Amino acid sequence: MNDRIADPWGERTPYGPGERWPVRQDQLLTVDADVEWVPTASVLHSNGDAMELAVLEGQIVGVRGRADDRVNHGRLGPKDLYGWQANHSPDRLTTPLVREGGRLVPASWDAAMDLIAAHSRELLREGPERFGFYTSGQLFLEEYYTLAVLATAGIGTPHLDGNTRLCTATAASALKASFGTDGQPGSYTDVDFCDALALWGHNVAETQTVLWSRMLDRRRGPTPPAMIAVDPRQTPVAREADVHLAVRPGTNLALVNALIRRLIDRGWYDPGYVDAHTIGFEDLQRVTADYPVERAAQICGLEPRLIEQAAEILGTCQALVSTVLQGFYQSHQATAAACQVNNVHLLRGMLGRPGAGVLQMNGQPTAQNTRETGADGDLPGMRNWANPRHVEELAELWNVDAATLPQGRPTHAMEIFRKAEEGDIRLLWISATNPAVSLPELPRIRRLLSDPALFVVVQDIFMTETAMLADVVLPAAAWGEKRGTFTNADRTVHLSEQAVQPPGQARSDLDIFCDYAARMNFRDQDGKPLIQWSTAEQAFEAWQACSAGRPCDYTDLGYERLREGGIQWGGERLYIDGRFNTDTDYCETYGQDMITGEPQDEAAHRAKNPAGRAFLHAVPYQPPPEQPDDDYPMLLTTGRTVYHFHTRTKTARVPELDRAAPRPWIEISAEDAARLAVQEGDLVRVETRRGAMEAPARIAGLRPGTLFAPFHYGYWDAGTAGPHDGPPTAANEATLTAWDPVSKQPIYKLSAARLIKA
Ligand SMILES: Nc1nc2c(c(=O)[nH]1)N[C@H]1C(S)=C(S)[C@@H](COP(=O)(O)OP(=O)(O)OC[C@H]3O[C@@H](n4cnc5c(=O)[nH]c(N)nc54)[C@H](O)[C@@H]3O)O[C@H]1N2
Ligand SMILES: Nc1nc2c(c(=O)[nH]1)N[C@H]1C(S)=C(S)[C@@H](COP(=O)(O)OP(=O)(O)OC[C@H]3O[C@@H](n4cnc5c(=O)[nH]c(N)nc54)[C@H](O)[C@@H]3O)O[C@H]1N2
Ligand SMILES: [Mo]
Repeated sequence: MNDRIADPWGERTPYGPGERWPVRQDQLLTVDADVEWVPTASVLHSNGDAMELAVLEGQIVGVRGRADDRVNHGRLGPKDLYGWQANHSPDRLTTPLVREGGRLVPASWDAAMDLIAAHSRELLREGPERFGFYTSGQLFLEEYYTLAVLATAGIGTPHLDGNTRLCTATAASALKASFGTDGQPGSYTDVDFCDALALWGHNVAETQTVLWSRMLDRRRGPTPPAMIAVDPRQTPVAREADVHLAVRPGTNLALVNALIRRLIDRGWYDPGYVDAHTIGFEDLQRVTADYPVERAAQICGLEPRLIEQAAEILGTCQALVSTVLQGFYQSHQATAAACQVNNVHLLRGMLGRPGAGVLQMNGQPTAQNTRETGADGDLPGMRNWANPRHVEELAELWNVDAATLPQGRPTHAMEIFRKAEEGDIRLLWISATNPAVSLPELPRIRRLLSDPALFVVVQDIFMTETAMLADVVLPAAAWGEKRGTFTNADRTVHLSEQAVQPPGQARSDLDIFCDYAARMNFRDQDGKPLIQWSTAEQAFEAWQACSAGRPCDYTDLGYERLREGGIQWGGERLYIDGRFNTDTDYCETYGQDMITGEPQDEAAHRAKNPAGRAFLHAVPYQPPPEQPDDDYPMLLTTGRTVYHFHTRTKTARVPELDRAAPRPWIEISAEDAARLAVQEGDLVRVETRRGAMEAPARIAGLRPGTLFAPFHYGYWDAGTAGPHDGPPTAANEATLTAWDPVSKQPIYKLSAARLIKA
């Protein structure tokens, strides 16, 4: 096996259009012995790489890719190959902890859960709105669904969201806005057929290495697809692309508006498809008319020629695959810009056939399930919270009075934290996420989590920065130590089996949620327990019933079938017949104003008579909320490296990965470095209006005026929740509390900043 650190993508296996992507089975085995192989899929990105864990004497000792799985055909990326070692870290949480006299001390499960339940019962007297639940994109479907039922029907609080708000809220809102419901139209097999690939703010080479291998294999084979990359940095994707549009951060919408105008002007669209399957063409034509190439070139800081080249590829290809991710989503006007990518596909009829698909990407491994099950504040089964008949369906399914369910719009994560800060929420239950490093403006987050008036429960596998600030810490079983399913970015569902026992007293998140529901004695209308399941398979069956008849219908995807390998819900591609999920009675949203985010009502939706047609949204470009000025003349953007996952709780505990990226850094262009007399490796400090981050400078290929920092480096390895004795190293010390008005996803990619030598 070759070194997946030096070469994250491994050997090329070129193939041509319409051919099957060759198998390449990657494996890492640390013992020379007979092992048991246990099926699962990766939980360190959204690609869903199918793998098997090698088990010997109750320990994971290696991993190999599943050659027959549709997603990866045996390949594994660096985190897939090495990441499992984190499971056996000696510093896993193994016992519940409760805060006593200011310190977290070990407690029994009974003591910890009784404490939470007693506190909950007291708060419930003040009303369900005292409770906030902030979960993840990294638990299993069964766990989210259980949490959604207990929070929505048990407690009855509208304050339930996932960190998917930070991650793929825009994917969901763009899919809903254009097509009526969540759910990716496309499939990874589209890469096998396409003749053009457009990557919109997506550094797929570092963030979904196996999908990138598939794209590279097409690029090295006969008749390769053309490639467009939109990213202010020279990422590996940008270096490979035929056209690299290194936009000024925060100008995506101006770019795509100009591309669409060009498609329309040149007649590079399919009037038959547009007439039959969309609404809004005249508006789109009118709004994009204001974006001639020269104007967009000026706004985006690009050469007009490059925009024209990109438009020609988009306009003349036969089968286009687009992927969209954080460069678009973690920005202002995020949903508006992501919808314009949908528009490109709608205009050209590039949906629902081999090679023609859009992937409004996911990031986290199980983010799709957070959204489907309603643990992200949407209603389970892609139901519409504003549709009383959808709410009634859930009330019937759960056998509860619909009036006891939360009414009105669910609370998004950024608002949940504000309510916690203001004392409206008094119990905040955080599962499988580390907001003390991943939310914007960390000094504020640490302050609010430390407030003694807020009771904080943290459910994690390690002592994180967030756990250090908790009142109760619950030790969870990790992936490989529990059973469950999850769904990747192209709707492929995998069953992940339990390979080993959790350490110490750690319990699965499903067990913990069920335990809480039992202690709280949540009942249905007939006095039966609200949550009538305890195993993963039973929870899955309950979910199957909930999903029946909805777009994400899992009824034919039982555990038995999933044992054979990953299966997509909804089939290989959605919208094959050009009929979308926009019927007023079926859709997941009645729509929102694309500028203010204000929800529209049912009457307004009905009046448009969408009848299965997709919406072409048209939105003028606006400049970002923070612009460079005299005090803060640069723009700081943030993101990822191939070797680390988020706040490094797993990847820093893996020697190969940690050695590859042990410390933070700040990327600066050669021009800016020369101007500021910064040398490679100099300790520099990025300051914004909120805070600062310090790290060695790395001179890199990115737009002059732009800085880039990875957001992976918090403080848990120093044993502190924040930068107490050392320099601030978390990028989110400096980011901005602001979000896209439609999806409510925070704007991590845009802060006015200055750089000084530290
Ligand atoms: N190795 C690794 N892989 C991961 C993860 C990880 O932590 N590490 N996390 C997973 C998760 S949860 C997610 S959400 C995905 C994220 O995957 P990506 O979205 O691919 O990752 P990012 O690095 O956040 O951002 C992508 C790119 O956006 C660019 N960008 C910044 N500003 C702009 C802009 O204004 N316009 C445009 N067009 N581009 C801009 C950045 O330069 C960056 O290269 O990765 C998943 N995979
Ligand atoms: N500046 C900046 N900030 C960002 C981003 C950015 O690009 N720039 N990206 C945002 C995005 S897209 C994302 S997804 C978020 C990620 O932000 P977080 O969700 O905060 O990041 P993680 O480190 O993945 O946190 C997951 C936690 O769950 C724990 N965990 C893992 N498995 C389990 C389990 O089975 N059970 C339990 N109970 N716990 C478990 C891990 O130990 C870890 O502490 O960060 C966001 N923040
Ligand atoms: Mo994410």
